[in-house]
Amino acid sequence: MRQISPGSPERITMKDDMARYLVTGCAGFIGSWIIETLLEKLAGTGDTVRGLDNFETGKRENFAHLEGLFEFVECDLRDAAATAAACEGVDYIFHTAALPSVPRSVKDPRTSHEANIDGTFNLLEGARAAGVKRVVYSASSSAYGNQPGFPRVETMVPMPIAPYPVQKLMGEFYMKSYWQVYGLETVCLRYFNIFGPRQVPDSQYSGVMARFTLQMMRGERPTIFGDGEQGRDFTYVANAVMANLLAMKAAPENVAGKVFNVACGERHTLNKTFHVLADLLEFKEQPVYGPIRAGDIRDSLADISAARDAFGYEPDVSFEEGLRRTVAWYKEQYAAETTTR
Ligand code: UD2
Repeated sequence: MRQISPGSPERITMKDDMARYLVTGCAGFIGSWIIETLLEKLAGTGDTVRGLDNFETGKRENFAHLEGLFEFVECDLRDAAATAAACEGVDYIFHTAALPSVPRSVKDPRTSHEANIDGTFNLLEGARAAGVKRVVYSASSSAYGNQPGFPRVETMVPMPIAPYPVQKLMGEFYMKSYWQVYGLETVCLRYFNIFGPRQVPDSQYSGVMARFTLQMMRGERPTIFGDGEQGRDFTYVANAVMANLLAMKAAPENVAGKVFNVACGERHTLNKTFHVLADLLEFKEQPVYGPIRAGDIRDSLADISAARDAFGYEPDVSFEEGLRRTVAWYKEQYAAETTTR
């Protein structure tokens, strides 16, 4: 079917060529930013977007402002039939849905195993049956574990420690397998501690940046597990979103069946991060120090040259700028709660 734009005979859109995207975990922190950015980029092209979530950790409010612009399907990836149905008619998938958190997986490995491994497997099976062209998968830097050698490069042998990194790594292996065996183009993006607006701040499993921000806003002293000298390559969410979009568009020979670090290429200790946040939030108290968390890794720092070379990735938003934007967002979101204290 052909659709001709009024008044512009050159702008002929081939309906049959229109792309259909699926974002899994579209109510989550990273997924909701991917779907929002994707919808902005695709506006007026005729391409369509479907989003899927089970609301286990995601929130409808993360995409409420986008309702009507995409098709939402409430679906749990552990349900193979529902997942296969959600993949029907889809060309490209951003697979962000997961049950994150290293400590959650230490406490309850089975639940996160089922969500992360079975869910990813069901998605790949649905994608294969539907003839999907490419899947960009949200993998984790935790795959590197505590081995020596910094910065982390993708050629290192993974050494995951806790169940969560094992699960995310299993997803990578499945991705590579489906490329090699079935020709489904898959790209794995190993995120290094993504932070930013919409990250859940008030769960025991929240990422440290969101958790500390809300605690400081509430006047509570955050707890640093260990001596605080552990380092992370904290990466603002917009950088991860851009990496996803670029990886989806890159030439197959550059990305299919491959793994890429997505980070800033800088290491920040938790002690330093605490103080930067405290300055931004005018928080005067000192942190409490507690025991090292089980399954934690000591250090994390990425080499991002592979993603640069393969699809032009750049961490456009710096650590400091990302923190400013994040703090501004939480202040706005939690203004009512924190001003009435
Ligand atoms: C891992 C992955 C990350 C992502 C994430 C998903 C690494 C290096 N990173 O993040 O890429 O997949 O899992 O969940 O493996 N901490 C405190 N106090 C708190 C909370 C955390 O001190 O209240 C510490 C924690 O012990 C750790 C650091 O902060 O040393 C970061 O913890 P996190 O849970 O934010 O992220 P992490 O590194 O487990």
